[in-house]
Amino acid sequence: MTKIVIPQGELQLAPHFIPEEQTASLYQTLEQTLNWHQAEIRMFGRMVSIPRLQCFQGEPGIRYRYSGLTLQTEPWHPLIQQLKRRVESLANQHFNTVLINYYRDGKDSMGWHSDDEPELGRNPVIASLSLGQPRRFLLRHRVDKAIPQQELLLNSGSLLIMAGQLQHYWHHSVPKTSRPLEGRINLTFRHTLTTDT
Ligand SMILES: O=C(O)CCC(=O)C(=O)O
Ligand SMILES: [Mn+2]
Repeated sequence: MTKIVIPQGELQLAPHFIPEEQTASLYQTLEQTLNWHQAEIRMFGRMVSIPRLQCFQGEPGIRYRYSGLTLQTEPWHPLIQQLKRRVESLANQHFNTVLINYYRDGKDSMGWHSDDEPELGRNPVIASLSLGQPRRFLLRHRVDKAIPQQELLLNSGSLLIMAGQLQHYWHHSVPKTSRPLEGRINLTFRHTLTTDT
């Protein structure tokens, strides 16, 4: 793991967490077998489809709410559970959910946000595994605009760990591009607190 030094947040990157010879078949299996949905969120008072497909898996009965959307866990896919164990042993952290995003091409993206929902708790450890087309991952400080924006290229098989105060002080995004790109699958393993409200 390589530490990426930035103020007010912790970032670590393992560029080849999944051996290169395993990434293509893993990508293909997940693309073909996961139960993908295109969620709709409320934006400026109307419902719009988000520009990517998603799937949310984890221990039973956990809900995750963001942008007015509530996701309920589906059971772990056996392959995802295997990946989770590998990620847990490197991150030295238990994860009970995974949010999986499928960017079908360069037009699919994720806007600026931070993973700071109350159910993720304070200073969450989030482990982000990427497969398929390398995409730019941008980070910008939420308060101090003088701090330069950070850019990482998340390659197939890479694992990025976000921790410390990162979600409180930084936004991140996966920008769209007009270049013709292949698909990418990103899995963010999280520990989501259970609430009964
Ligand atoms: O696709 C990525 O690299 C980022 C995904 C992300 O930020 C999220 O799922 O919250
Ligand atoms: Mn995020």
